Amino acid sequence: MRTINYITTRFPLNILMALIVISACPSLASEPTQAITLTLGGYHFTPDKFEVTAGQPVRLTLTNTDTITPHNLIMKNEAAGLNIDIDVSAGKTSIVEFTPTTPGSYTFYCSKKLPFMKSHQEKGMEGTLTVK
Ligand SMILES: [Cu+2]
Repeated sequence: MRTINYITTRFPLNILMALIVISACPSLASEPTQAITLTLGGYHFTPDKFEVTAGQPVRLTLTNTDTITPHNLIMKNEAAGLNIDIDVSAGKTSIVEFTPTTPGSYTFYCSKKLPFMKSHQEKGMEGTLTVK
């Protein structure tokens, strides 16, 4: 009786642990999302370079760490599956999803600009996406 009890109480736990291992293994997912996080602040993207794999969805999480300055992220190359134009208000987070289709290097930047001032891009707010 003792042995049977041991088996019946342990078996579901083993299944549960196997399921946890399977769900934690990204290679078994059909279309893994590539999660990238950038901060926008001080006229800089941090990091200002990141790399993703062509044909896999990307989730880009953008957090503006400035207290009053709004920013955005522009990255346009429709032939390569890139058509991003997203605002990130001061102190806020925006999320954008896209699937890059074509390996290469692509520039992204912030297009914000006050009248008579340099644009944020001219102040250094740009970066490079590498699609492999
Ligand atoms: Cu900006």
